[in-house]
Amino acid sequence: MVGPVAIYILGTAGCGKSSLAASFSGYLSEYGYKHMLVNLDPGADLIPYEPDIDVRDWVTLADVMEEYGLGPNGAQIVASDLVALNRDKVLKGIDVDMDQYVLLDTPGQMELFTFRESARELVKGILPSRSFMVYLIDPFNARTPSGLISQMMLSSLARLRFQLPSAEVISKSDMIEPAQMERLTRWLENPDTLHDDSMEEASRTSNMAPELSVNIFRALESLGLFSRVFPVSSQTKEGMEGIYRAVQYVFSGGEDLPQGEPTSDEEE
Ligand SMILES: Nc1nc2c(ncn2[C@@H]2O[C@H](COP(=O)(O)OP(=O)(O)O)[C@@H](O)[C@H]2O)c(=O)[nH]1
Ligand SMILES: [Mg+2]
Repeated sequence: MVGPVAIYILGTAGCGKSSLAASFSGYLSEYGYKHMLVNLDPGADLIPYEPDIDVRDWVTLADVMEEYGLGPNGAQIVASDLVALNRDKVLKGIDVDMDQYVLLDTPGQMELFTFRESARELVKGILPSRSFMVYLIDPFNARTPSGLISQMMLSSLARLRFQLPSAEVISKSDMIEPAQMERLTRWLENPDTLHDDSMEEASRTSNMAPELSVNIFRALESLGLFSRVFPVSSQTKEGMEGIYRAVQYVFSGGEDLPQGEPTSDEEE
């Protein structure tokens, strides 16, 4: 590794981003990999780790609401832009000569971060060409074929917006019921079954022609996305090594893998 690698953690509100930042940080510490934690969420209340850089030092949702006389929704938009304006302060806190992972925990409202131009400028300005994205799919949003397809679509939109290499993971794997896990595994390992179940779902529940979900499905499948998805849990640490490997694969051609086995017995 030459210099730092930024790892952005993205996903819809409550999918487990901050928990993953804490848990993956624990994994990196366990193997002695230098890293730092950056909180980019101005609306975060309690976060389960001690950030090395915290945008709340400069912008908080509560202050924006008060100063601009805005409700929480409007304030999210303004705060998101204000965070981006503080990009240089974030950058100042990162030692660009050090080999390290920089974990960036993104705002709760993924839509804002992904679709605001200001957030794109932020990402472009921090370690361009040395950045990676971990997209978390909340298993509660992936119980139906259209749910999973929508999540994969969102992750693809984030990739499109940020133009970053990525890993897509299903979060909170420790909470997934065996029947749902079996279904998810089947869909991801054999997308034909997702196609069939999606057709069935569309014909049963929609007034629209099933072509919509099927065409979206086909676009995602042609990108080879489904087979890459794997489960992670911030509680059991399942999948942490998978994330590490995915990052390594992009930035070091798969070299420099951790020594020994993780202590978690959840690893396959
Ligand atoms: N059981 C379990 N709960 C989790 C996991 N990850 C997150 N959570 C819980 O999900 C909720 C939202 O997590 P958080 O990390 O704050 O999500 P964020 O909004 O995406 O940052 C919290 O109550 C977490 O304790 C996990 O891997 N397993
Ligand atoms: Mg969070």
